[in-house]
Amino acid sequence: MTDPTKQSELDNVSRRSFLAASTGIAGSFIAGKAAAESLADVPQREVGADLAGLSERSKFVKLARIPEATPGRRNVDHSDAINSKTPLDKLLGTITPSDLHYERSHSGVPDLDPAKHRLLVHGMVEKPLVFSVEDLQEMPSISRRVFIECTGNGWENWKRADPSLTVQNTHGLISTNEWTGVPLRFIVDLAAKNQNATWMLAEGGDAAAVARSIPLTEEILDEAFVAYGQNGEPLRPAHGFPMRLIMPGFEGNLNIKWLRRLKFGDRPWMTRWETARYTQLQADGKAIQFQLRMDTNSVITSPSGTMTIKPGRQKVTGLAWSGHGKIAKVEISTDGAKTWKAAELISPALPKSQSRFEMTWVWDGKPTKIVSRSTDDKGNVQPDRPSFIRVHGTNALFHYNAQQTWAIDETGKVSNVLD
Ligand SMILES: Nc1nc2c(c(=O)[nH]1)N[C@H]1C(S)=C(S)[C@@H](COP(=O)(O)O)O[C@H]1N2
Ligand SMILES: [Mo]
Repeated sequence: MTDPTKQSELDNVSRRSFLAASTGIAGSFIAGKAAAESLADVPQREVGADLAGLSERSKFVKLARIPEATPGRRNVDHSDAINSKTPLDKLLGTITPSDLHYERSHSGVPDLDPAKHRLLVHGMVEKPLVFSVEDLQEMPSISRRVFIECTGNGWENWKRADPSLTVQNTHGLISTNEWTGVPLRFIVDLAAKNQNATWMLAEGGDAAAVARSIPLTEEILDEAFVAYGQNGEPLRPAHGFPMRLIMPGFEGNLNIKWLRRLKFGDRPWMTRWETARYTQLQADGKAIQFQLRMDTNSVITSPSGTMTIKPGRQKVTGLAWSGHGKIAKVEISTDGAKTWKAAELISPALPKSQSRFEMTWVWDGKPTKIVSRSTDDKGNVQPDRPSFIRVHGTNALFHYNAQQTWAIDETGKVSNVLD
């Protein structure tokens, strides 16, 4: 071993000799691709541009959300869009940059003045209250990294699999940010909620006035919060500026943006958002209402739809998440779900947050199918598509969490298939 405290020895540690000492994947991987012995092997230094008030992405990095309308209507104009999907295939790690967080806004993005905006807390409470953004910022805060996922995520694959879809098309209605705000329990205590109030109505200040009835379970009282911060800065207007509800693990729709009202009561309000919408017909002819939790899910983001791979070593990577808790395990099959191997879960694997997984695979150049399957710490396993369809049928639109299969043909082209 070299003594890392001696500069002369440090200089001698070339990348190659260091890696030659390591065993297994890393050693063989690097030896084939890069073998720099000296600085002459890397590009020269460059004169820098001026510093700026805002830092921009490199001109070599192209990242954008894609606007979509109803399923099947892609690449519409932004003015026609009902949502914008996150480029999951191009993201690294687990945090979604704020400007790439997926968006679902039912009636556009209101431009609210934080100095005028208020949150009304009323109904079955002893002390009805009105809060400004400043009031909230004076209260004790929490910051938590959680995913928000639209219940429509995955709806593209309910009936058929369009082979031209990317993972941004199939799964781009999920993102993970760090949100900062005031615990719901703090607000509930401040307003002195009546003990018989078991439901809460949360209503948005947009023209659509999206409003949802939320059951006040202990889990929700412990974990929900009213956020004013997103990835270290005030919320972006598209994501609810100046305040929104965050409901870790539950339907995206419950994370009410531009929050203007929390009303407490002893029964659900049965708004149009939980009757006409977000209620769905199952295979047995019955409809599910208040199907609030987002289920155990995962998707391979690379290689994924429309990419092309070459025979040889591949890094298979993707994202897994569960509204029940933490991801405990992700398995990958590279032979069309016949055999499975555990992928490596990259830490930290946080509860109700996206977790990244990776695996090395050597593709032999023959057509095959790759698929991932996640298991959470409550024992929920992501279903394969045939079992999922047996239970939910094909008339539903929301809460699709069946395993995603990507087919690879003999030319290395990757495409979306049902199973
Ligand atoms: N007031 C209001 N809240 C809303 C919505 C809306 O249109 N208006 N859309 C909901 C839906 S359907 C989803 S999936 C999430 C999306 O949050 P995001 O746009 O920050 O990703 O916000 C929810 N909250
Ligand atoms: Mo949604």
